[in-house]
Amino acid sequence: MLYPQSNPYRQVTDLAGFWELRFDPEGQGDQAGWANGFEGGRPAAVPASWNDQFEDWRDYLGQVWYQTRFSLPWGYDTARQSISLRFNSVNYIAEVWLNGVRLGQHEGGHLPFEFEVTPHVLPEGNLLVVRVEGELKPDRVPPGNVPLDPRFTFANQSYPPASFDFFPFCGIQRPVLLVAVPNEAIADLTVTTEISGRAGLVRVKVNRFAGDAAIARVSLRGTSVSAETNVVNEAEVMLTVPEAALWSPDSPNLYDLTVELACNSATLDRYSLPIGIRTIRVEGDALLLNGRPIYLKGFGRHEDFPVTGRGLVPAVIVKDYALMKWIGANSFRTTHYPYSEQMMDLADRLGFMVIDEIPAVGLFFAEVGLERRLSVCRQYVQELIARDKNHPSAIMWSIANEPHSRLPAAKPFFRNLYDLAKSLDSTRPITLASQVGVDEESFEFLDLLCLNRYYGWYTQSGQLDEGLPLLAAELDAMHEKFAKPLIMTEFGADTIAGHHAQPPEMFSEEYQVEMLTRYFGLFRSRPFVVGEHVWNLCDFKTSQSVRRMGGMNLKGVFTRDRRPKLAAHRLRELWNK
Ligand code: GCB
Repeated sequence: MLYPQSNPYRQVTDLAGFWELRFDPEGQGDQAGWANGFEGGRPAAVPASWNDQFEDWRDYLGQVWYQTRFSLPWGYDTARQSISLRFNSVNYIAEVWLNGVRLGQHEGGHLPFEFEVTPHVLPEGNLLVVRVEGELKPDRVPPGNVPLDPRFTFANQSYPPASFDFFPFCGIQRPVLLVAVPNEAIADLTVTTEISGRAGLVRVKVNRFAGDAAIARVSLRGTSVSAETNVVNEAEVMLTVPEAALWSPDSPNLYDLTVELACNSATLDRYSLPIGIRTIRVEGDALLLNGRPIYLKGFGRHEDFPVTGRGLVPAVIVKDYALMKWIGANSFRTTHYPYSEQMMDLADRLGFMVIDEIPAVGLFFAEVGLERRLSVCRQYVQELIARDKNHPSAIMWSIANEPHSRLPAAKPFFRNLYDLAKSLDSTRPITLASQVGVDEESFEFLDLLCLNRYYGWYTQSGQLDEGLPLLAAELDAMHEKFAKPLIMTEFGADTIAGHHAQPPEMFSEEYQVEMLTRYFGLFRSRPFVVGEHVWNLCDFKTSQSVRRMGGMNLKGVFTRDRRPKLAAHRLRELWNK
């Protein structure tokens, strides 16, 4: 799935703006035919979550209707082009109508979907209606409203009752794009890279929508490297780049790959894609980038900001990268759902390694709804790999965060997802972030271990002296059992900015500093630990509960408005040593 772009053969228009929105708690819109348009909507910003835009609907997750009108921009031509609508992210279920014609629906909040609209779109006065619904249900992923069970600690104790620890923001949260491509367009590109001596080998698979035989010319701008092949539906070429400038966090070199499709000397289509030449693999106890051991320093994070909720805010993306650079981070995990395409593009450009996670947080394995949860997760794996497979920054797939894996059904569930992911992409390691550690049976086949732990916080509270030896013993036990490298994907302490204590006490800035420093010391003494991701880059909004003062998780090293706590300065020292 190629991200839309504009060039002499393609066109993309962002439908961002003030749409109209109507809340529909009684479900009257279905009977009243709101799919054909409705009266009485209030202005709502798209893209953005709806929750923080209105003071009277903050916790509402039920049905809402959005609508907007648009004209076909100059240059769009239904006779010669295929026109589609692409939604980058709508949480959680979206159903879409254009001019009263139902286009389809999509489940899942953080991955793109599109509908072809060529036969339905008018030159002027198009009416686009989207019904969105974000209820929390046990058979959705991520789940919510899970029946009371003491093991599912976040469920039933928070409002809204999510089975995960971040606010369940809803709405049209990323751009909606009107896209035109030529009828015979390039449908997809798949780029994989290898290194041979000092050369880079770039394999490019070209897929096309229907059309007569054409020639695909593949080249790297600024070099003399190019190749061409005949293509009807699918074809592959291999480029050899002598003296390749590899992609890495220290030097995130990108090449501009251009694919041009031509027939009888007429160009039909062109697509340009920044690519990085790099390899990533697990060998023994090491994670190797370009054949050399690499250590991940960074964070779990959230797409979260006041007023816009989980909506795309490009300035916040730039700011977060600036803070991560300043502090010395080289990586992050897309906790607990895929981040925007824009975030991934900048990771490529700025040199961040990304553990790319599907939105499978809080999974549980009770039989009711299990098959459905698996099929939704399979859909997420397919959509994520289709979306992010060409990003050099995406170094690993994560197929879950903290599943409640103690039931026997967990292992076959993850085996299924692992096999699917491997069949779609054999080049990247696959993992999951575990809360059951040594009992996570799926680590027998997953490529690498990821562990989330809060010794000195949720357990051994306030007693790092007690907690650290337990963590050490657990790390060693996991290494002994699975003999694979391990990334510490979460650890941290809630910290009230400006609250101080000596000796360090929970919630003080000093305690966060003390905990992170001690954890780091432990990781450095275990060579099989290949990464440390602090929880969290910034404070972030959650549901309300007794564990979350002000409906906030305060484990940020920066506040929600991106100001450093003491720990930020400490991490900067440690990571820049
Ligand atoms: C976890 C979860 C994360 C929470 C964090 C916490 O283990 O993976 O989503 O926010 O703990 O702060 O409790």
